[in-house]
Amino acid sequence: MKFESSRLPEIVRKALVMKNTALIWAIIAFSIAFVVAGPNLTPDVRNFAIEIGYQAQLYEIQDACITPGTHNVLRFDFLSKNMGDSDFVVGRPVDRPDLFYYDPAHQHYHMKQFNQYKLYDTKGNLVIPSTKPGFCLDDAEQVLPNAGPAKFPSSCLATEIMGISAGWADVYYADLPCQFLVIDGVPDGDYTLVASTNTAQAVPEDTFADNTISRG
Ligand SMILES: [Ca+2]
Ligand SMILES: [Zn+2]
Repeated sequence: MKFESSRLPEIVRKALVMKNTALIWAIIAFSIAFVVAGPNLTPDVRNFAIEIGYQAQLYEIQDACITPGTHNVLRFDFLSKNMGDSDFVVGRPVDRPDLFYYDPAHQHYHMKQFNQYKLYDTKGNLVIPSTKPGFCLDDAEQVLPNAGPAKFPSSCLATEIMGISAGWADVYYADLPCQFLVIDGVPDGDYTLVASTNTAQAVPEDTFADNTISRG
């Protein structure tokens, strides 16, 4: 939410000089309507766990997020929270082929590279690139106490509008397919997970300044 702190006091000050209560209230109402704006996604991560010797599943191999065999994986929950004042609405996959693709392994539609997870070392070198290819948004968890009811189901259908309601989060739980980074051969040490949402900024938000987080 954009709040132009320098403007409001100036407007209110001028209105007070005019000693016109109705005008003050009109200006305050207009200012609130102006600053209470659109959707705003911000990411979060939690529940980190390293799994040694994970057996890659066929549908994960088909999605190219892992190769056949056993691997060591770093798992975590990823949340894309809509902390804004209005719903984050992407639209229907059938209308937006620029944003969605059909995943034959899942037999439904995903958003392309909507969220990204990358692992960096302490020198800022990319150690593990993002590999989870697709995302199907829905209202999974309420994150603001004043949020309305959930509106967006997890259907991933071509003709269903995909989105995240204001005050709700889309969540990828740590045990979901491809919800990990493969860390085979990564030596012990300190690393930073950099996670982003609406990464391509293809859907408008109040601000993109809070769309990437780092967790050491
Ligand atoms: Ca944002
Ligand atoms: Zn899917």
